[in-house]
Amino acid sequence: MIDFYGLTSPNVQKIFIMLEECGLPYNFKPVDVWAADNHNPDFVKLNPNKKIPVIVDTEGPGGKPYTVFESGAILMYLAEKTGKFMPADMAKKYDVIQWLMVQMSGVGPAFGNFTHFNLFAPKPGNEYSFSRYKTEMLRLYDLLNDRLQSNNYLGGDTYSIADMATFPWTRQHAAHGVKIDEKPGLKRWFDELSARPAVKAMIAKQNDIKSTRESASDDNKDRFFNRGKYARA
Ligand SMILES: N[C@@H](CCC(=O)N[C@@H](CS)C(=O)NCC(=O)O)C(=O)O
Repeated sequence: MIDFYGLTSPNVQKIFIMLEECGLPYNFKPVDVWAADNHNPDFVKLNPNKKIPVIVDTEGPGGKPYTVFESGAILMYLAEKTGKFMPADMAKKYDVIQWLMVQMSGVGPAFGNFTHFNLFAPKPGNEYSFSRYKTEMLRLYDLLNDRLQSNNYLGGDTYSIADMATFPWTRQHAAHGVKIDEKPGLKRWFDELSARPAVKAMIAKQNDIKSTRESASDDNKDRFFNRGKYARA
C-alpha cells in the first residue's frame, strides 16, 4: 500500500496520474499547505524540506516501509517498483530522465514563479520579475512544442513519467497566454493525454479535494510565500 500525502498542485497531480496509470492501491492523505499542515512535526519527519508530495511505500525495498519526497524522485521510484513508464534500454531511459529533469528544473520553477508574480505579487513594482518568468515560461512552451512535433512523447516513442510530470503544468495554458492551436505538437500531445483514463481520474479526484487556499489566514499566506515576518532578506 502507498500512503500519498498531497493536495491539488501540479507536483501532486503527477503522482495521482502515475498511481492511477500503474493501478497501485493508495491512501490519499491531504496535507493543506495553505493551513501550514506541512510544518507539523509528524509531516516534517517524512519530508525535512516541508513540501508535498510525499509517499510512504509500506512494502518498500526489502519489504520494509520506505518514504520518498520530491515528485521527480517519486515518479522514478514508482517506475522502478512497477517496471512501467520508464524504458529498460539505457539510452531510452536517459531520454526520459533528461525530459523529466527539464520539467523538474525548468518547467516547474518557471511556471510556478510566473503564477506567483501574475497572481500574488504586489503590482506595480514587480514588472521585471513578471517579465523574466513569463519569458522563460513561453520559451519552455516552445521547447515542448518543438520536441513534440518530432516525437510522440517527451521521452521519445513511448508515454513515460516525463509526460506525466509535465502535463499538469500545461493544463493552465490559456491562463498562461498560450494559444495552443498555434502549437500543433503540444496540442496533439495535450489532447491525447487529457483523454487517458488515469488523467481523467486525477482531475476528478482533484475536484473533490478541499483546500483552504481561498480562506487562508494572512499569516499562513505570508509563510507560504516567504514574506512578511517570514522574509529573510
Ligand atoms: N521540487 C518539489 C517541489 C514541491 C513543492 O513546491 N510543493 C509545494 C506544493 S504547493 C509545497 O509543498 N509548498 C508548501 C510550502 O512551500 O510551504 C517537488 O517537485 O516535489
